[in-house]
Amino acid sequence: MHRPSPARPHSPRFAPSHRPGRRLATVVALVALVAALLPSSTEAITAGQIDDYQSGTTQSWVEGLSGALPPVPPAVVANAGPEGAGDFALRLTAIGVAVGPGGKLVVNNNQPRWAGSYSAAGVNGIILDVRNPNAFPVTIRVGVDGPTPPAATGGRWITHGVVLPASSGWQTLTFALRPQDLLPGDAGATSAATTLANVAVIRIMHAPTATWQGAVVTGQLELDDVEALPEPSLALGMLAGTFLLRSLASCRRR
Ligand SMILES: [Ca+2]
Repeated sequence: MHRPSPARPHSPRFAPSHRPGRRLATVVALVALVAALLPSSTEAITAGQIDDYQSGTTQSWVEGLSGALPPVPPAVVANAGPEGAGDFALRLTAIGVAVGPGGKLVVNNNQPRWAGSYSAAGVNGIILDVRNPNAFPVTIRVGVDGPTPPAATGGRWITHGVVLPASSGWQTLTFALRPQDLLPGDAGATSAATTLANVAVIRIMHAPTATWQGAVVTGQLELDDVEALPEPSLALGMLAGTFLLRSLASCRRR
């Protein structure tokens, strides 16, 4: 393994006293560049984090993860939230196409802030506000998926569904996300515990049947205040999809 070191040719290009400084500066610049390009690479799911869309952005909640945009992408709508004036909410629109994005009331987040080990972070559920404006009931579920194989993945897992009646007005729902609370989302689901320890994607969707794929439908759905529940908070609504009183929901919105 020992490689004999050849005699290094003398190079007069730089004064030796300058080279270490230049090299160090280059390394520092490269490190700074990498840090700037990957500012979120060290982020991960944190108990208590909440997406309220008050920044006016979708906070990286998207319908498709393949890059193809749906005909009507998820959009932030001013004054549409449960608190009324000044409260922004996320509106999903599906136009019922059977193939490609745009046909389902589904929204995903694969950013580092919503990824990582939910179990290590003590995140055991999701609480969110949702409004069904349609003339038909919807069934809301939360799903989690692991990383793409060959990385260790437990596959796609989904919560039990909660039916929201037609024209529901704003409701607050909780979804338990412990391994024993989840259902396999498709045939590739092998271990809910493994997925929860290494989440790559979280989704919220209208899915009457217990599958990862939402239903093809024409309609809309509004979301707000999507929060990663720390363990103690989940005791408030341990059952999947427990409806909480609006007064309680108002309390958590400060
Ligand atoms: Ca809001």
